[in-house]
Amino acid sequence: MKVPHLRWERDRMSQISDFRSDTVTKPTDAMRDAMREAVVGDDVYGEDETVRQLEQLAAELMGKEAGLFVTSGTQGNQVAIATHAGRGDEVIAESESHVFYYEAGAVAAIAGAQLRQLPGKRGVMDPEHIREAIRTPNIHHPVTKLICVENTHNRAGGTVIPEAALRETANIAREHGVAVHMDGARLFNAAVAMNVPVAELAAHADSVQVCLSKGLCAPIGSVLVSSREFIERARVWRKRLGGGMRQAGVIAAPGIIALSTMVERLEEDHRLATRLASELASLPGLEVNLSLVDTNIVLVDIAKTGYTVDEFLAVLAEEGFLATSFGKTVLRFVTHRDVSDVDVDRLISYLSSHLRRPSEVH
Ligand code: TLP
Repeated sequence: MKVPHLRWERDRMSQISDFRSDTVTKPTDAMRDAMREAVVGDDVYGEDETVRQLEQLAAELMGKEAGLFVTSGTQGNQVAIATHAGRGDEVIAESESHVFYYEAGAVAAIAGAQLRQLPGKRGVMDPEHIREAIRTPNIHHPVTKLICVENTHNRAGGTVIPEAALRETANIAREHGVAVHMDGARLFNAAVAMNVPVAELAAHADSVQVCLSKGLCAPIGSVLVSSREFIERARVWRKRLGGGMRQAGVIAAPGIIALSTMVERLEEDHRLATRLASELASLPGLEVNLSLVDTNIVLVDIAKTGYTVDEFLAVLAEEGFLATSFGKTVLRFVTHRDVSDVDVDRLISYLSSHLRRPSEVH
């Protein structure tokens, strides 16, 4: 009796359109081949050639001296923050930034620094507010050590941070002897959307974390890039956090494929997100701010449908569509390599025939 059940599950699974995140992407065949072929060694001894190759490639692409392969975006951000700032120091970050919102209080728990949050517009902190927030020397004040910027900005809706804002932030930081860390989990999306080399964006930060496991489809990992001296100190923090891996070349190999072959196709994710956003916006009760859709994230306000976010997500899931909750009345849809126009067609066709105009909801 088990066999038909499993078969039924598989049939249903194949119909799932998973818009929850670009983190759900599966490794490509080329990545799986690269994993099998990877030359490996003990990376804690610095002997894994594949890891070294990935770190060097990431550093070159981003115009930095050195790279450090880390297990996740969260680990990359936290290793960087702890290397820049310590107990009682202050770190400036946007109020909805990932390092504040989604990293389980790690800045307090690991670096022991305190976060100063500045509200942003489209995820962009006003450089003048940053200038005002940097602490002056005073026995009562913490020392401002770091400014974190997030590009693209996840909770703002995958928005690109304009280069002028990055430049101004970097100038203010430099004037005050403060460092800049860029959470570039989706920095390649920003570079593709702006049609600029990624190094041009990375140039405005002292350290940059980029994720391999999002739209670039690698199964695991991020790379932190910076100066050689900074990366050597960061390596100690990675070890301290249990991120010193051994024959890590098997997981670094798909990262090399990701950086060398998967960047240009992000444009396809952006096209699909723009299409999804405009079609969702035309449906009754759904509100989408189309001007926020710079890359592969679509935020949809469902307040006028009369459903709660949990109810709406449950109905969608029943029909094989997955998205995530992004606030009291907001859902997030993310496009990536494992969803296509066919998934968008199915979703829009289902919603068009089932959503009622707000006036028809009793
Ligand atoms: N973001 C995830 C969730 O944690 C919300 C997602 O599905 O978008 N910085 C940014 C800007 C991110 O969006 C994420 C992941 C990370 C860092 C952390 O990366 P991981 O998940 O590899 O620790």
